[in-house]
Amino acid sequence: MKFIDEGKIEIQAGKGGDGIASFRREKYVPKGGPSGGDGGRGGHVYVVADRNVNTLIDYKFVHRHRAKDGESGRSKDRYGRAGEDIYLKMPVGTVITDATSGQIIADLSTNKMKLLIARGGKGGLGNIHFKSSINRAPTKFTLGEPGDHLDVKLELKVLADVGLLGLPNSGKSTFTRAISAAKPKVADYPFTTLEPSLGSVRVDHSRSFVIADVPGLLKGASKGVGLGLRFLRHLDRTQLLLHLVEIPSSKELEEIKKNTDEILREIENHSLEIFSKQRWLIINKIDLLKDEEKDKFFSEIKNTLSAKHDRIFFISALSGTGCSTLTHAIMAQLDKNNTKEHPNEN
Ligand SMILES: Nc1nc2c(ncn2[C@@H]2O[C@H](COP(=O)(O)OP(=O)(O)OP(=O)(O)O)[C@@H](O)[C@H]2O)c(=O)[nH]1
Ligand SMILES: [Mg+2]
Repeated sequence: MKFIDEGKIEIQAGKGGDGIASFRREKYVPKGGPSGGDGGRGGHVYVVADRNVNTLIDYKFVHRHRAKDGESGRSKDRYGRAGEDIYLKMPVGTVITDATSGQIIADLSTNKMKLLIARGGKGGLGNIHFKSSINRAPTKFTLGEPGDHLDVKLELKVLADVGLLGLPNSGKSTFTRAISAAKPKVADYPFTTLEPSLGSVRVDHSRSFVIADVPGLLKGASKGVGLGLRFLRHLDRTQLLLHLVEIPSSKELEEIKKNTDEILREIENHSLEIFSKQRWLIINKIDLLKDEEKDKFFSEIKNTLSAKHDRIFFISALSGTGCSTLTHAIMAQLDKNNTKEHPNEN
């Protein structure tokens, strides 16, 4: 099974600016000397490990990363400005390999690690450098050098931040599809999902997290019924569990309660470590309720079920209702956990 987030990008450092040839033109000096300045250096490209970046999702959308070229030199001994460097932020743990040779270029193993991955080209020389006793008016100058160009592959062994729990058909895969880049299969029969899959969820331009969609659990799973609990180890490392419970066709509160407790019991029997993780109850398929039913239904569910979960959310994975509120709440929670773990950083 693949638990890898990956991407392929092209990196182009800036070209050096060209040197130029020019001559001083002053009012009372008939033949001015050379005054063409040097071109500026092309921008470098750095990669930086940043623990606030969790996924490579940004690199799936933008493939080409190029730093600015250096400016050309100018007359009156003026040098061209260097091209601005760029810094590509990547998750800690990203391994960068050369796409052609397969050689590892960098292993961003620790937070804030910074590496110059593509060097900007040197600026060319202006004709001020070529003056000599025999040539007082040199026209020679040199061009800027090209910047490094690389095609690289990015790979990150992913650990999910958030895991899903729930009976078959509760809508785990639909939810994963709704909020993440992953597209697990969805169907109205149990055990559509047979293997866990991971999706990266982008919350805003700089923050994202990883969610694990896993096969459904059944009553008796801890004794091997259905697919059993063998996939639950993928939830071992998650920080937050979302327990999805669907609104059944009967719309009976009792049935919702029974379905919720069933999963809790299986988890409790299987692993106290997973059971004691932070867990939110997500009531899914609220599009099946009539508008006038909702308020009463929601408050009844809150009264009956809130004891065993840290928070409750109501969503429709199908229509998207409530999904954005939920993803923002998840991100805020992960950020909070993160600052607790690293109180002195950032
Ligand atoms: N009306 C409605 N149907 C939904 C919603 N979410 C999921 N469904 C439907 O419920 C069925 C099961 O959805 P899945 O996402 O495959 O459920 P799952 O929990 O991943 O199921 P397994 O992989 O079998 O464990 C599908 O027919 C979905 O279209 C929802 O919010 N509203
Ligand atoms: Mg599924």
